[in-house]
Amino acid sequence: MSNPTESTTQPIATKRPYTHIAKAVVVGDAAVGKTSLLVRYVKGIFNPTYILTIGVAFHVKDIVVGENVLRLQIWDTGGQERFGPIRQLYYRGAKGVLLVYDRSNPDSFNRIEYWLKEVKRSCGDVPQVLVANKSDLAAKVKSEEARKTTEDNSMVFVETSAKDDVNVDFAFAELSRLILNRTV
Ligand code: G3D
Ligand code: MG
Repeated sequence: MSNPTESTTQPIATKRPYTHIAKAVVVGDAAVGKTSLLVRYVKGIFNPTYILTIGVAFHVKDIVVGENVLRLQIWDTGGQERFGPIRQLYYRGAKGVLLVYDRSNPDSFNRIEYWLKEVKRSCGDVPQVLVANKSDLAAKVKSEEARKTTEDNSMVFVETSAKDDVNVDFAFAELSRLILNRTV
């Protein structure tokens, strides 16, 4: 495992040079698993101790979408979910949003409405994927209810487990696909 103080840019999974570049942000309440999803996606690991020590602003990963290669620069909140003024910098220039809740924690789902508003205010009408994380735990939020939220807001819905590595790649692939649909 690489040293956390080193660059978090991963060896590129494809040898093809990137054709597009975009910033994406991961939002949602504290402790829903935003950092875990990002670290699982970029580093392929689930390690809470490691997560606490990272403290970097963003990760970079190239993803192949059809004939294009998107270089996704994915920003993490750095645990500052509640500090509004800082968040405006965080959102600046974002072309896609991963909106995460913890499906074992209904409060985190009830706050989705709030996050949707903040994203709209800060980023406008950008593509979003609603992520129900912790699918390895018993669901206390009905998937149908979450799916309805996505239908109302033309988003994609994905259930993930950062812990068991379920659908994490898929969630980022869907976001990449939506971002490229807008830009190509
Ligand atoms: P955040 O970045 O949204 O604040 P973190 O969330 O990634 O720091 O994760 C918060 C807690 O949820 C961590 O546990 C982490 O291990 C756990 N977690 C993240 N994703 C999953 C998952 O898919 N399944 C389960 N079961 N747990 C998950 P701790 O105990 O360190 O607070
Ligand atoms: Mg975090």
